[in-house]
Amino acid sequence: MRLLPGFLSLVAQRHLLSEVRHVLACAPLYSPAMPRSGSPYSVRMSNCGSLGWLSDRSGYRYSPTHPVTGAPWPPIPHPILDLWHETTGAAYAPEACLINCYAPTARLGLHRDQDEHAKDAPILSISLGDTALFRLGGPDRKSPTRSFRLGSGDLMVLEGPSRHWFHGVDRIAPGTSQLLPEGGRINLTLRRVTVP
Ligand code: MD3
Ligand code: FE
Repeated sequence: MRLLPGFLSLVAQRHLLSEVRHVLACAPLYSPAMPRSGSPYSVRMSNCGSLGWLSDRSGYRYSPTHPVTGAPWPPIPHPILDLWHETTGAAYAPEACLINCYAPTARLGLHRDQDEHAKDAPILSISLGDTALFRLGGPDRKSPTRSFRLGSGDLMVLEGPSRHWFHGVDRIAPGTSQLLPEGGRINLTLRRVTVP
């Protein structure tokens, strides 16, 4: 795992945020349901890219269309693709950009990202808005964990073994960024889904 704290200037963060707002105007945030129970996540989600990550009662999967509007996901904006190539060095493009929107009280339980066929491809995380208290574990649910903060403009590249480790967001620290007028946090997670 490579943490790139403060990678994005405030100007770059604002620019990225306006790109994200354009995507959300076309692919609105929705509240996904957890598999089996159907209880809602506290995080609202949307996607851009040829494939978007979905969760509903029947499970997790990638879909080319929005679950509510039925429309194809909008393309990943160029500045976001540029960040992928610049930070991962990958020759191939990401297919999915998951947009996670955290209200001040939202959290994301400990889990692994394992719905992608491209098991060796890196994952890029881009944080905007209030600081998240992030938890990174290890290969097993019981592995020891460590916590650190992801602030606005921080990037994280998951590659090598850590790509498959347990992780989650324990909480959002309110009032730690002025970027989002409504408060809270937006995280962009870029992934390759099919084997490149
Ligand atoms: C560590 N999102 O959407 S992104 C997710 O901040 C997710 O919204 C978090 O976990 C968020 O699945 C964390 C950073 C991240 C992404 C993938 C990882 C961290 C990871 C894969 C392995 C280990
Ligand atoms: Fe994850």
